[in-house]
Order: sequence, then structure tokens, then C-alpha cells
Amino acid sequence: MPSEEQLLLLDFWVSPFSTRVKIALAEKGLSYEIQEEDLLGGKSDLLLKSNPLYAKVPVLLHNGKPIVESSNIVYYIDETWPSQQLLPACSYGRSRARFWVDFIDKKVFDAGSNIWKSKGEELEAATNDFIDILKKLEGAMGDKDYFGGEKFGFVDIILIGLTTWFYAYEKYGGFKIEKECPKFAAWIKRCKERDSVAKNYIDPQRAYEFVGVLRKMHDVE
Ligand SMILES: N[C@@H](CCC(=O)N[C@@H](CS)C(=O)NCC(=O)O)C(=O)O
Repeated sequence: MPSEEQLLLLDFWVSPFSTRVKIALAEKGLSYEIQEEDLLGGKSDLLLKSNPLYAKVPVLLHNGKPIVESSNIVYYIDETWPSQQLLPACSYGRSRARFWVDFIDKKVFDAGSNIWKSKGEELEAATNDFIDILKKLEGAMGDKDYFGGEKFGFVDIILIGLTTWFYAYEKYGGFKIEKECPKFAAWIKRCKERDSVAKNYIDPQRAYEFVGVLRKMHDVE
């Protein structure tokens, strides 16, 4: 990257969405600065100005221009720095990748949140729903090592960021991904062996503790 280019990531340390962006930046070998946001206390003016519609992190500022929404940021990174392409080369592969990104964005985080937000019968239904989604993703991967085939790529990045909160879902839902979806668990392990993932993976125990704080804020306990 030319030295006059500047990348600044507006971040929150436990954001599974920011994790996606950090992994994509690491895959491209790009260096960047981080501005940590205090989401529970008060958001910075820069965040409010950069993402006026949602006021959420992550935001990536490229030479001062804001890019928002984590999947959209990862698309931008892949298009702007095309070496080590993350999306497949053929248009059919790219269309499948976009389909699964959309599915993951619509389903996974919300289904996980339903687990930590519920109790009793609702909790059981939320847990079953979450496991069902993982099984669909497992089915999409088939016998391949990664979503796109043999190579770690775009869909892997979009999903692996979210898995940093899965330990919390397991604890509050009383299930084990390894038991319910062993192929999915093996895929997580495989991804975590990659440098870009290992260096940016949120400590699952700390994510679990943070979800505990959210549960108190939402009066779940
Ligand atoms: N769809 C957004 C979700 C981002 C998101 O939910 N960010 C959370 C942190 S994990 C946030 O900024 N929350 C602050 C708020 O909702 O006010 C994306 O993919 O970037």
C-alpha cells in the first residue's frame, strides 16, 4: 500500500463484526490504526459522523473516507487491494459467496443473540434454531475444507468473526457445537490455525463475560 494511504478502523474490542475486518486486513497484509470506541459510554463524533444512519462499528476510514457495514467493508478491501483475492475468481463462485454472506448476515448473529436473551422453553427453541442454522452452513461446506473449496476465503472470513461469540452461546444454551456439528467445529479449528485469524480472534472467555454484562443490561438475569 502506498505510504500516503491511511487506514483507520473504528473498533470495539469484542465486536465480532470488527473481527471480520481485521482478518481481511491481515490477509491483505495491510497496516492500519485503531480507534477504540466506548459503545456503552459514549460514541465519538467521528463514529457518529462516519456512520450517521447506524452509529455502529466497525467503520473503516480509507484516506478519511468512511466505509460502513462489516461485509461491505470486506468487499471494499477485496476490490481495492485485489492481490490475494478473497472472493472466488469466477462469477458463479462469487454469486454463491454473496448468497452465503447474505444468509450469514441475516441469520447467525441474531440467532445467537436469541439464545443469550431467553430462558426456559424459549431458550430451547432458540438453541434448536441456532443449531439448525449451523447445520445448514455445514451442509453448504460439504466435504470441503473451507466454504470456497480448498482455500480460506471470503465466506470463511465473514463467518469466523462471528464464531468468537459461540462459546457464550454454548454456555447459555447448554450445548456443544463439537457434538452437534462436528464438521463445523473442525472448520473453526482449521481457520484458527491461520495467522490472520489467530492474531485477531477475540478470547471466547472474555466474549462470554461481555455477553454476561449484556444479559444484565437486558434484565435476563
Ligand atoms: N451489521 C453491522 C453490525 C455492527 C454491529 O452490530 N456493531 C455493534 C458492535 S458489535 C455496535 O456498533 N453497536 C452499537 C450500537 O448498536 O449502538 C455490521 O455488519 O457492521
